[in-house]
Amino acid sequence: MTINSNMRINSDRLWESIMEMAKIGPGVAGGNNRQTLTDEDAVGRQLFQSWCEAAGCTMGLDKMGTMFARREGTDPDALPVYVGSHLDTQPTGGKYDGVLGVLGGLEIIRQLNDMKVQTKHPIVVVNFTNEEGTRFAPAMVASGVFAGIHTLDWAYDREDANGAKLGDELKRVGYLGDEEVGARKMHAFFELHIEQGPILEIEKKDIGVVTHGQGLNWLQVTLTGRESHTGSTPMPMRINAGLGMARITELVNEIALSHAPNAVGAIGHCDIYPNSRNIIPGKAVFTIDFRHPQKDVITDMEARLREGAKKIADEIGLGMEIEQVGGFDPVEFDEGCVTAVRNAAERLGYSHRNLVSGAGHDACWINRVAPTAMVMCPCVDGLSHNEAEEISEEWAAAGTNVLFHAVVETAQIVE
Ligand code: HGY
Ligand code: MN
Ligand code: MN
Repeated sequence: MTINSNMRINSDRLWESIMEMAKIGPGVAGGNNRQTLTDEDAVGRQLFQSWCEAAGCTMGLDKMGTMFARREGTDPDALPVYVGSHLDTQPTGGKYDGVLGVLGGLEIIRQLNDMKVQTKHPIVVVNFTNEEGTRFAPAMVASGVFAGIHTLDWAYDREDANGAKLGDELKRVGYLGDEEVGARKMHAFFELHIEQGPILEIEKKDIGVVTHGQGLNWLQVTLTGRESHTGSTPMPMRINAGLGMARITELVNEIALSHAPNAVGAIGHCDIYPNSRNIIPGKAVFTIDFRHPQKDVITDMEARLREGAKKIADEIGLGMEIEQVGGFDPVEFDEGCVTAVRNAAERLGYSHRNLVSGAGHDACWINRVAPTAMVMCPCVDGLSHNEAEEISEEWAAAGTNVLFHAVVETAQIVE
């Protein structure tokens, strides 16, 4: 049997699973707060594992807590085709970011079981630990260790805002596996993800054929001024770290806009100390997020930030440290895998367009160690990293059907 255009996943079953997962680690406004290695994340992992085992998969777990659910192929020596994403969410995350890619992978297994179809290559569904990088910076830590970007010890040492270490939290929630991270070799890796931007919806396209991922640079800035009384300290005597952060925030915006239309820049994380209403902030710690599809532009944005921030700090009399706490170069995905995605969209009759991913994904790191591609579906108003994140069942089905065809074509159906 060859794969043909009437082969589809069971979209009702997929949607039910997404809604079931969404009940775990609910947010405060209809989305999710299932941050990595929290008790809520552990419950989500257990539910995922129970579904995979019910679908006949054997489970693997590596030393970063990344979960692998394997469906056997007819050739046990053939490298598996991997498919997946992440189940951890932002603190005010949506129901679909990451989850669609993991449960879309599981739906492929379930559908192949229903069809009693075998593939030559095994198929493995993956849930990567800590893709979001919000509790433990940076983003995509486990896939980064898998791709040899970070060492295991460095990853274990990542601390959250309360001083908890990633390695200790892995143990605490019971997901410290024994597999060496990155020991698994992949025939190919596919990730389905919501676009998290407005292009597909505006252009009324069902599918994004992701050819590239833009590069990212996270710069953590620490400004040191002097705490003093907000009432009795004359303005010329103030060394206000909060003022420095405000001016650098404006500078970040200017630099990004100077590289319009593709550059982006913002400060999403900031801590002011001592954060008291009547004390001049003596310290400000914040992270700048610069992104662009070209490396030379990201380099220029960082250089201009460093120069401009130094000038601002000197004018106010602030001490300043800048540390890169995350980043990766722009990514070009594997042509063969991208073609498999595009052919699938064509075969299934879905409208599609090439897309550069605005967000970072585990696929961006896995692309370093295996032929990799991504499938994207639209999301309402392009909104994500917001509890109001929404997609339609039709979009979820279209994305998963394309993923299904790309994965099964690559894993090779056995007659
Ligand atoms: O930051 C990112 O792009 C991803 O959502 N973690
Ligand atoms: Mn994601
Ligand atoms: Mn995300």
